[in-house]
Amino acid sequence: MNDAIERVEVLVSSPARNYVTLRVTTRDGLVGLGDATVNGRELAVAAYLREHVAPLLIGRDPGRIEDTWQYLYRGVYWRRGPITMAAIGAVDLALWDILGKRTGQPLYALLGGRVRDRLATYRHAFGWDVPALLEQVDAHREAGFTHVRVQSGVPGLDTVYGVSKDPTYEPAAGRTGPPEEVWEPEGYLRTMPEVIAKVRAHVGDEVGLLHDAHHRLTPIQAARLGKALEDVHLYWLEDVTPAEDQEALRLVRQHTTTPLAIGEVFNTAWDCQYLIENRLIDFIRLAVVHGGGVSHLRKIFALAELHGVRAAPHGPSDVSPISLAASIHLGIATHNFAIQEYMGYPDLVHEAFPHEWYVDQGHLHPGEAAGLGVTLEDALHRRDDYQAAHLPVARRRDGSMTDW
Ligand code: KDG
Ligand code: MG
Repeated sequence: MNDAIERVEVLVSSPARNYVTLRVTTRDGLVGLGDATVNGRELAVAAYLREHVAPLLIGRDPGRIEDTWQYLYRGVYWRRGPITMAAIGAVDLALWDILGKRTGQPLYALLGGRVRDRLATYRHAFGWDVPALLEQVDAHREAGFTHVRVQSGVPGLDTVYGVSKDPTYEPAAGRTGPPEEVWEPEGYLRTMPEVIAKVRAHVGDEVGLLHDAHHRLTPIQAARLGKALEDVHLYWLEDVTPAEDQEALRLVRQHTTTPLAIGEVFNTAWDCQYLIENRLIDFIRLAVVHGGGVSHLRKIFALAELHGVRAAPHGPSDVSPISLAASIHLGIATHNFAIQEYMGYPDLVHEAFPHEWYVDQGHLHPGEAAGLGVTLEDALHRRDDYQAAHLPVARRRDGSMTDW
């Protein structure tokens, strides 16, 4: 078979931050790219791909995208989980990329074509105090963004999720091990509603405001926060409780009409099924890479569509521009796709992954290149640049571990 997969390369690199990239080449010279980055666990997914997946791909027909997905998922007894699903996701993206190049179509055209002209996105704004936060909110609005995630400092806490002393926030900053942070919910629960009310008063009614609680609250604390935020009409309140305890969201839901979003740590449709079928959430947030790629995510989003839940994939800097490309194409072609997170990247990341997708007037566009529309600047993908970087961990004041 002249178009069979001939070469599979796993690139570990660090153009400003760590990424794992899969490059699949066919005998007739088509190249497909996939993102396999799992923040802080890069080498685990790289080894899974290199040792267990790459040998299975050589000689396969790259056009059998769904069959390859099923082969890597069902054909493996030890399945699910972030490492396995990111590896499958990377292969899936690379094969869709190759199909696009073979047919000369951008991915969104292969997925059924446009259902919208442009994709809404949201940026991150944070500040230790309200004036600093408003400065970032204003900067995003001036750049044309219609939705902003707002995170602020909390009196009494030296560190808070999503708030950095550095204007360019990168959560995986620990070089020698996970930085230790202290977390107590009471001050946070008192502060956030006041802060977000001030942001709402400042921006008026038209701006979509979001907030991420990062899986830290108990169900009743989450319910209290959702209720206290009702008057500010959040676009969503994200990850209020640890994602494993799905029944917790029923309790939250019983108490508040604040829209709920969750799913960035989910990996399969089965992780989402209960929440979607029971209508316990409003937005489902798996990243394309962590949810097994485009092939699996579109099934999750179809299930969500049946239940009035909208799609809003995770898009932090630790999801590479390849994943973001796939997400934008999916968003342009999926009716119940609501919004794409876009945290942004350091300049070097844009240079390392030249891409056709772009931002215009606060909205994302996929571009018209065949496939995903992303290439690699090889000189910026050097294995030697990789250095382990750790996400923080958090403890209560009594010293016990809690969710970061
Ligand atoms: O790797 C962890 C980050 O991706 C995560 O903390 C970012 O919660 C996040 C978000 O909503 O972007
Ligand atoms: Mg989040």
